[in-house]
Amino acid sequence: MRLFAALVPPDEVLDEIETAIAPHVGQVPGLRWPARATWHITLAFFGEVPERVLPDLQVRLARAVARHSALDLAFDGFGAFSSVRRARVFWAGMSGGSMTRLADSVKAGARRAGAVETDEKRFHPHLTLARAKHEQDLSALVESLAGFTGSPWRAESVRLVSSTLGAQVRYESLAEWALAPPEPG
Ligand code: 2AM
Repeated sequence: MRLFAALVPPDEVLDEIETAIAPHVGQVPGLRWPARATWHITLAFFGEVPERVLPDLQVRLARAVARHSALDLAFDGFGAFSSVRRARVFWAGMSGGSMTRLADSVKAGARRAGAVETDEKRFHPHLTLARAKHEQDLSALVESLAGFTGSPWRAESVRLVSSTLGAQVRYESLAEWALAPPEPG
């Protein structure tokens, strides 16, 4: 099974993004826009994981998540991979709490469980909003959204999600673990 760990922002926060991008959805040639119900922020991508690994993976991930505090985050703009001018993925980016530490911990736990096909790309937290088959210049789109700032939100849990590829990718949440309460101050 194909698995990844993700954060899912609250609905009110996703509403703000949905409103901001609404004038552009379906309007930019070459871009496909996944349904809002599938929006998530990937913490770690595990790739194909043998089913027998799942129980241990869940134990390790639960342990990793419990060691980290809830994260105070805010979406702060839009961008694209690999760059705005040569874009394949259009995303909303965020600032705030240390997602990298949490992601590293989750990846280390998964590796110990035998989920070895982890993503070695540098971690760049983002929420994918659209994908292109071929690289294209998205500077007009990104510029028209400049100045966007989302409301602050708190990431309080981590989900383990399975993804089934097909004409339309299907995501299923398999488990969800709470992060520890935020540190005071
Ligand atoms: P993306 O949002 O940038 O496309 C499920 O595929 C999730 O895992 C997606 O959110 C995807 O990120 C992320 N992911 C990270 N590395 C991946 C990889 N090597 N292959 C597929 N998806 C990956």
